[in-house]
Amino acid sequence: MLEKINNLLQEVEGLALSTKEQVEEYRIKWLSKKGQITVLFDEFKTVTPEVKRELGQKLNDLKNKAQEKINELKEKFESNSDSTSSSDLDLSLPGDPNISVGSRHPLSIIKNQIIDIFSKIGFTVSEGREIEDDWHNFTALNTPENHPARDMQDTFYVSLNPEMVLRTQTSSVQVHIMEKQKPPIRTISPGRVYRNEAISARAHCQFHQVEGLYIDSNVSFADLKQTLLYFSQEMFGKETQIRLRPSYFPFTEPSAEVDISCTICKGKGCNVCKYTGWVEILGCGMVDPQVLENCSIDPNKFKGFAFGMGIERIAMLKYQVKDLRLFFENDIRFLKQFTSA
Ligand code: 2U9
Repeated sequence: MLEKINNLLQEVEGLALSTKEQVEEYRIKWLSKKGQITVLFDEFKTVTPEVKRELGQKLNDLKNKAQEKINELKEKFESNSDSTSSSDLDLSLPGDPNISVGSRHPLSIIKNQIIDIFSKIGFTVSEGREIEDDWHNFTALNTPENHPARDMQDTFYVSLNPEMVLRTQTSSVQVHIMEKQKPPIRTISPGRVYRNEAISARAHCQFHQVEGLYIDSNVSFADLKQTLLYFSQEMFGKETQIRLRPSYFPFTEPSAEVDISCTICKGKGCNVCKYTGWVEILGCGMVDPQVLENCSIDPNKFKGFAFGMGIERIAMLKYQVKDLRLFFENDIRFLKQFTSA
């Protein structure tokens, strides 16, 4: 059976046809009721569980590839047959002046600005998976089994496999990096995350984060503070000040929350900063040595700082958007107000 699968796979991968009719012939030959692949599926029902385990995935791949190939060729010949022949085209005609060009989503604009700011000081960009295992999302990040963040109220679990979650933070991407790569590591991870929250003007069950990580032999809290001052001034203007307030996160020690001087009232007091002159923009801290150890990095040789921010939060402050839900509704009247450089 394996040989038959491999032979057919080769045939599928090498298939080159020149007419619509030939495509239909091959569809019948492989995928019809008595087609070779359908017959293999009938045969598959009778084999032992060990053989099933070995061949199931291969057989499914074969079917998917054959179907994809047929669809691709079908589409190619169909679109060729309806297209106007090149001699009917007048390439000198002026273009349609009424085509409206779309615009970049405000969250993408802000994400790209954040990436540009950190790229200038040597941070790379790492992206990863949105469905993550328990280790990379929680345990490696020092969030033990009975931690409230793991509660069903806060986290979306994959119902078929409760070991897997929709990632609640993109620091999970950085756990993968630390496991694979030796320091120095200097990377940011932008991406979508999920939390089981009631949707309101200030919270959503999906949002976007950028988490940052810098690990080297001599990283200090002063480096962290200066990096965040640089970021804040690039993002919100050279006159921006920052202040750090002590906080707690399971994965950093010490930890802090970072405020910037209010960009609206310049610190005088307004309803955006609730008359305090300061607005919170991100959380940060020195990577807990236990997290380094969990990822096979020797905490006696290396130290690190980390930070995390919500892209929606930065976008709301920059653009003075009062309701988070607007970012997810894709109302063109909202979206077309934003332009990127
Ligand atoms: C590794 C270890 C530690 C990333 C950090 C925060 C503090 C933080 C929140 C801001 C608003 C998430 O979007 S939010 O809700 N994040 O406060 N994040 S330190 O710490 C890391 C990252 C990677 C390996």
